[in-house]
Amino acid sequence: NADATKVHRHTPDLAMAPGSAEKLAETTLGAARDELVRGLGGLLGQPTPVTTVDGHRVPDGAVVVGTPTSSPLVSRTVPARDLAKVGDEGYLVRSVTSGKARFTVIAGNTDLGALYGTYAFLRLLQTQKPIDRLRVAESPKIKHRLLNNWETERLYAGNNASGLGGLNGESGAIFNFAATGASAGRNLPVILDRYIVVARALASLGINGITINNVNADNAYLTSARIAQEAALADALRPYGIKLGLSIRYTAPTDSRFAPDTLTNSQLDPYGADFRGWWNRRARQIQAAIPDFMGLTVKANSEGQPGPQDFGYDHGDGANAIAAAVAPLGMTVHWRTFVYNAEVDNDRLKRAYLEFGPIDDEVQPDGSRGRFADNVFLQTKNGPLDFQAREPIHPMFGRMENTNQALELQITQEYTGQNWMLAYLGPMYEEILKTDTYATDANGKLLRERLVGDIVDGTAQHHSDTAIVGVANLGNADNLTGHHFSQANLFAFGRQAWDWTLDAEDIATDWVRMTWSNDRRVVDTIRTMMMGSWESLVSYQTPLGIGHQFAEGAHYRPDPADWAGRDDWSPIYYNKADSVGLGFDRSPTGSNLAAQYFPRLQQRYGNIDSIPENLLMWFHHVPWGHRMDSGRTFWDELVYRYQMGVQYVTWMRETWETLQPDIDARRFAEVRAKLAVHEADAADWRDTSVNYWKEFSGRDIPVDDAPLS
Ligand code: GCW
Repeated sequence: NADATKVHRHTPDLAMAPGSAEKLAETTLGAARDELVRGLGGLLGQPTPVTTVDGHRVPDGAVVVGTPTSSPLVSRTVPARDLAKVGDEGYLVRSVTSGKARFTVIAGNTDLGALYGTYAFLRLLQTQKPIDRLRVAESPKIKHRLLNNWETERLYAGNNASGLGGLNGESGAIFNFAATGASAGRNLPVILDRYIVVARALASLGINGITINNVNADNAYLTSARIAQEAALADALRPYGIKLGLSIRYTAPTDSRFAPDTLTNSQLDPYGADFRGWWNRRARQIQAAIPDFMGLTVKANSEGQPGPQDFGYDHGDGANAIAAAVAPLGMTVHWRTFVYNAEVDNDRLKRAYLEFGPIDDEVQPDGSRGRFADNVFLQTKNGPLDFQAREPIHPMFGRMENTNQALELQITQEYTGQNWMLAYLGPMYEEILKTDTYATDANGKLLRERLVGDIVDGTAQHHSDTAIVGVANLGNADNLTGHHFSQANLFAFGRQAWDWTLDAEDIATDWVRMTWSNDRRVVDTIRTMMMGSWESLVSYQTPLGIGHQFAEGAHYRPDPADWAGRDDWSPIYYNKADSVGLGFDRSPTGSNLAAQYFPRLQQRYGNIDSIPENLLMWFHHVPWGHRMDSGRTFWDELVYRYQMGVQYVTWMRETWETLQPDIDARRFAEVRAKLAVHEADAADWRDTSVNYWKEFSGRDIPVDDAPLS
């Protein structure tokens, strides 16, 4: 529609790299039109004419996109009442008959809603759903659906460090800020094709923000030169409804690169005007270049990153200081809760709640509870350790009554096979989001809505500002994720961030249809491979709830015997293998992490007879002879799980072969090669682990489960 509001463009020289195939969208409705032209053209195999309808004569079979303001036709055909219900980012897709013409209307209250509706419509077509009687009404359950893109650290989803070789001689990172070597002339503010591909991919899922740099933040991202580059990126992403954010370092004000606006350590008092003034000035500078800039993500007093505790203050003081500095600009602060200290805790997993819980509960001078400012989100990983293949939920979900809480999930497969292993994480996200916290209200009464998803979407605790964050590590491989199947995790995250009640299997089906084929056999086969892949990974890596058994550094191979020299990262600290059994006692006889959960879970997890077996070793040191649900001893079951996990990978590798006739040669061969590596590395996990445990159990490998290689 011609009336679409123009987006502000702040970068005068915004330009695509020479030879670009992508097109920079000028407006959000322009992006919707481009998607329809490209999508319908490709799916129907014929060109799609574009017209601006005059409000009277709609061609039969047309697709009309817009808002009531941009299009009289939309306001005439879609009841305002229905549209009001879907809010700012929601949409309606309706089949309409008018005279002899039948057409489809995609309507939003905003241009972005209309764009989201456009993608939804294309998804219906692409997955071959009927589109003749549409009555779709959708709106997101969570307000901020964000990516944190951790560029450069262990680039497992990108290229070079993962053994794939960067394209164009660049590092594998997705956003190119540096003008060195082969990258010269291809660095921001030049917009590369792949940024537009990313923008389209993210918008098609409803992701509406991206924090572009690693949480172990480099102050360079706050320099004037970088801000100009970031502004160009923001301008390119803006038509797709994607806002930019940055990760920052708490002590950035002391960096000499900001001279003459540099503070000394003694000026970092969070209650002082110097510290707040500095962040306010920097945020204003960013906002001048990027008017819709989201805000800052902070990793403080975590893994060596500086923070308020270094200066005698707590997380509340530090988070609120930066939050106060940026609040007048409408920005938020995402303060991460990934803190641990094995020197003070017998179990590092308890630290986050010990530090953040009391601040959330603190009585304020006006009698209200909770010290964190309104524009602070505490950003918490799904589990209490660190993105392991399966973890219990983080005990803080449901516990932070008075603070905005964002859920952080990992999309990039740091601990789940990186870009070598086929592991579909949709079922993992679903398990997390649908776990019952058994949260109670202030009077101790069980809440009606208390799944992790209810807490994250704000319904359980009546929070209006809500956020979910996916840690991504997009790379410059042309599939963005390194492994073709890792794309499915980005897809699933986006779909579940939009609506956490969705079924991971349905999401997988859509993804397969959109990515590989609509042929029934292909869909069924690939979906089946995907649906068991995560459980299989859990089985051959860390079965029955044993946590973190990774070799130091890369986080890919096993090393259960490793003593990393410190309690908080050593596999042997987590497995506690001895002649009695295996696993970390976090029940009341041990560290009692269990006590941080609501009473129901406390009892369930604290007792070896009621704990779900898939979390067994998270909470118990399990005797080798312990009787399992299957009737096997714990030892036999453990070996069986490792073996089953590997067998599943073998089955996937063999099954993939049957798809050769249906899949294009290049992608078929690339996945085949990865599955071969996957199988060998899964067997390595099984053999290394079982052989090591055997030294402690003194038991034989059950014959049925042979052969170990
Ligand atoms: O999983 C660990 C990673 C670190 C990461 C940290 C965090 C970016 O190994 O690379 O820091 O988590 O979440 O802060």
